[in-house]
Amino acid sequence: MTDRIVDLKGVNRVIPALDLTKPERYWALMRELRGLVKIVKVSWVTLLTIGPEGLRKLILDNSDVYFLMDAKLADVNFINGLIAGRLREIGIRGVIMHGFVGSVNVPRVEDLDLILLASMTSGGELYDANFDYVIKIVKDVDAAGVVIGGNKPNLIARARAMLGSNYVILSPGIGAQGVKPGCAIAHGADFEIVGRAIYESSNPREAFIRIEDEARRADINRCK
Ligand code: BMP
Repeated sequence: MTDRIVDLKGVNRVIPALDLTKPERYWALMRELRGLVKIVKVSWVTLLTIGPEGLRKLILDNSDVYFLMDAKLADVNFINGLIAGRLREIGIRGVIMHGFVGSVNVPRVEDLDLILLASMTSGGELYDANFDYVIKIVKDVDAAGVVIGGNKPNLIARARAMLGSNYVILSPGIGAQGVKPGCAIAHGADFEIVGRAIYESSNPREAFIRIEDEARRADINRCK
């Protein structure tokens, strides 16, 4: 499989977020989603639930999947680089970090996509007051892309206009936080991040298929 998230544009529209607090549920959910999902997002919840060795095993057991670690790093360059490097050793392909730390603190790590948070689904008003500046950082450091809340359609459209098509835009907030599937895509996002609407469903496989299908039929007229 590809090493780069930009090459997975269009392969899937939905990235499941696995914020699960029971270790065995990670393997159960990945089994349910087998063959459907090319990218999953894991997080601090994952790392604290299954540990680094558990995460390494989960990645090995699902070698056709791109694992994106939502680390929301916000330290100095050297430390961000150490953490991102350790995550790469475990098998993580992409890391999300905070954009507000500035271009000087975005490390370069071989074979690893760095994606910058640029606007949050709730709060984060400092981000929105400095939106263009954070997008400029993305270009300056040549990050792989950005995370922008799905409930900020105007910012998604603005980022798309500023970044062009060589960067990915990932949008959370779909489902449990109220954004309709397809609405972030309709405004220019490449992927919609979906957590609870999939993993809390009684049938996560069916939920994924339904949301992926709705995201593929993105229609701006349904998003008013
Ligand atoms: P859910 O679909 O269950 O609301 O999960 C949303 C996911 O997106 C979580 O993993 C959360 O950390 C992430 N996220 C978010 O909700 N808002 C943001 O602004 C940035 C995020 O990474």
